Amino acid sequence: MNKPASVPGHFDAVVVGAGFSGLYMLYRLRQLGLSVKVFDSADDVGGTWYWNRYPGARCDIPTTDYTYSFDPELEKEWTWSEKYATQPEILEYLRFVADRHGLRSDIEFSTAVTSARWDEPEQRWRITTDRGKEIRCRYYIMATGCLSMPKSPDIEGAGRFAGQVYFTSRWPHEGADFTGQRVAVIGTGSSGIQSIPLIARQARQLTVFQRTANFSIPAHNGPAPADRLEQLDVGRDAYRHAARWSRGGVPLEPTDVLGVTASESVRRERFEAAWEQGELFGILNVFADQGVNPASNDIVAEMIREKIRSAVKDPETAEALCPKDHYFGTKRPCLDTGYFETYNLPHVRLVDLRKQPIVSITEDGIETADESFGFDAIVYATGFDAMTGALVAADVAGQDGLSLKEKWAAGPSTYLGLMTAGFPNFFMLTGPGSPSVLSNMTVSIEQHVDWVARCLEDMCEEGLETIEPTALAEAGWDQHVQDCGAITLYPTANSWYMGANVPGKPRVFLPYIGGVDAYRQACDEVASQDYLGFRMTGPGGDRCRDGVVRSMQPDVAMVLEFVAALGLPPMETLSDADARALMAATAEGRPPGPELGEVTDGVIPGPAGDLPYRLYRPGGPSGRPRPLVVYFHGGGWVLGNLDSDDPLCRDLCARSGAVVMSVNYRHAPEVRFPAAVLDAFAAVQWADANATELGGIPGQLAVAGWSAGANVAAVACQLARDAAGPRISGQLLICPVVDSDMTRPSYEENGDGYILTTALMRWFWDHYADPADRGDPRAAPLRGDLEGLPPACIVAADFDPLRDEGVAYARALEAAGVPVRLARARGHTHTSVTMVDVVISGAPVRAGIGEALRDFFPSAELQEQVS
Ligand code: NA7
Repeated sequence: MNKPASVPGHFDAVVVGAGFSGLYMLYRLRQLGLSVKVFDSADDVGGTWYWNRYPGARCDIPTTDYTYSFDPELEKEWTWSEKYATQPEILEYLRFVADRHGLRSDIEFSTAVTSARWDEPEQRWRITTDRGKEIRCRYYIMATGCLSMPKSPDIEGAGRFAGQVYFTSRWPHEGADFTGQRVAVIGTGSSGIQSIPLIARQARQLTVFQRTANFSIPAHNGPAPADRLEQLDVGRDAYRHAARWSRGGVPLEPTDVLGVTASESVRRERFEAAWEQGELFGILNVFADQGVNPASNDIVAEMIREKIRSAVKDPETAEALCPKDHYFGTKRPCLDTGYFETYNLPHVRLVDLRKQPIVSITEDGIETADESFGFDAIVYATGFDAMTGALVAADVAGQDGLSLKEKWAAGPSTYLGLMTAGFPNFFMLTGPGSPSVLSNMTVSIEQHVDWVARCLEDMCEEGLETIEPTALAEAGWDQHVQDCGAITLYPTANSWYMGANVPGKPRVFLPYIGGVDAYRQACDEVASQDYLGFRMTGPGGDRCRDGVVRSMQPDVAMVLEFVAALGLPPMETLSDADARALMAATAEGRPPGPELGEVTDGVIPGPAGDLPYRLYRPGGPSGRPRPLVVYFHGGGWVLGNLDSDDPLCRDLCARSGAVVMSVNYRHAPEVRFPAAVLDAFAAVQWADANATELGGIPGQLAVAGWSAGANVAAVACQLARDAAGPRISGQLLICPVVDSDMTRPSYEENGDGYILTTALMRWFWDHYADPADRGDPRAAPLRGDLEGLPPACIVAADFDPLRDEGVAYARALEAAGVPVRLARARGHTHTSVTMVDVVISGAPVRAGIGEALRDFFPSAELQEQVS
């Protein structure tokens, strides 16, 4: 039972909301022996399932999974009657849970919290309710749901309609009878798509106003799937464990089939299986790349469009119902029962608002740009101010009186989606920045509640009374949330995930898309590292271990995991031949890089024999001269060749619009220092002398390189300056080796685990140059005279042992008066920036590189060529 408040009106915790999250939070807080009060404006439990009573309302995650797992006995006592339960059954379930655990006694129904203020001297929240009560509590927990704040009908004249008005999100308890009526439904999201077939059964005439056609697949509802029930019967704990550590909160074997490379029959087979299964995570997992690759996404999208066209008899209506303005999955797809077929009924009509927008709601109907419609009832299925709406509306003010609304004016900012700086002891369950709506909510809710409960328990044990994230930790998490979104297609859509459905709402990707498993891992790490990134105070002492829990780009982390799983031997333990073979093998099967106008191979004379080169010409008018970039590949002076850096060279060419000439040079240990730099300088001289033949513009020459290739490029610039030619317009140095001093901190911080290791770097140096030569500026250009060198663009990656020497070179060049652009490859490793079309987050870095290359050449022509 709950501990009573020791002082009337003073509680340990106040929770807002008595839905899935509020009920479980109450249960856990009671277990901790805390005094708790829950408020809900509804007159019963249920949260979103209390309010969303429209006909056809169901969950869109199979109910066997959309259920609490914290109480094994409860699981045995409750049996869901359908694969996707109806709203009344889910509400009944929540009532059952509340009764079973006697939760109602701590819930004050029909009471809304109107404001909350943090009282700094008292270290308490002061809460007021619409019943005039003032309550104090140490912890204030928002269990307000992600889809609970209805969007106001932002349509001209909405208040004028004299007939019946309904909102799917606030459906009357007594229901609605549309028999014999002319009904309008505005909105074709989940609520519209679920309710339209049922409204059509009653209405005399139904007109659906669609602004955006939506993807929907048949739910194939019926009894809970037998295989799922069997899995639960034989191993419920294992099943729930798998759900907690899955990507979406429902156990699912992720596929590695790529849409772009799968055969037509495999594509069809996988799609049809998902279609038959009728589950969102299934149809979102037809191909591994459909969430990130437009071409793959379009394969699934087109197959769904085919289904729509075959379901809807009138071709014009069918076409209007086919979603074409967003990638599949980037707006929440729907599960339906006979939605598209409803448009075959003679009394149902679709109005495409893209063709005839609503001008106004009138007293007796709706006026579009082309027509006037008369209605007896209008149903608004227009959605929610999702994820942040209810939080911002709650009038919460933290330290210094700053309100959440003010703090989040440009978009929400949270640490783990759980807390926000400046608001001590204020928790959000499934807040923005957590997987929430992209996952099975019940699994995410249990994870959040458990995390908060454990946190409060730990604090209690240690005599700590307040907790709040640091600005650094929060900024790091916000960045990570955006980074995770940015490698997907999701931010391209005008979805409620982006806040795009509410006029004026900042456009920010709100949920965390890194996965329930990755998210849980991050939360667990934070807790186990003394609550990394949280500041905690209390009689037990003040403490703060500040830091960022995830700063690596998510796709870089995936590559590292993949590589680690291969269990390859460290390269420095291999023979030279095996190391070269391994490097060649890892290049096999990777994406080729962009198509170009022309790619040709040739040889040029070098100081000790011919040097092979590959020439990349961008598309566009052939024969037109362009600036020339001489590029040198990476590989520690030992590995690599024209093929190893081929996708990168294609990318540099496409992005810069310049002709790129990749030149091979002699490798160590067969030929040691200074052969590589002599070859490089000779190549630059040759390219300058033969610019016209190469399709270049005489006098417009830059050098570029990656890693050891950047080393020889930097040295070539110094040699050219000393030799008074050729004139070099710029040097692009991607993660360069510029010094042989391996004591800089990045060698320690990033010495192991990020592909290029400190040990491997040492192996490269040993192959390349005698210790006596390593201080020679031709080996360590940082030690040379840097005055009069060409402008530079230097890329330094966060997780690269070479990071600090790249930065040092940039600083030293600057000090010598050389214009420098230092591009920090945030969250990247030594290799990841170069992994074209594999590491998506590298693309913006390379876009910056392309811009830097163009800037080396002042000719307006190049700027124009590349948009
Ligand atoms: P949604 O999915 O946000 O759908 C709302 C629909 O209403 C959508 O089709 C909107 O078109 C449309 N809408 C919103 N405002 C207007 C105006 N002003 N004029 C015309 N049409 C409008 O909300 P739901 O309630 O259906 O579903 C919410 C979630 O609940 C769902 O994703 C599931 O997770 C469960 P738009 O696409 O914005 O052009």
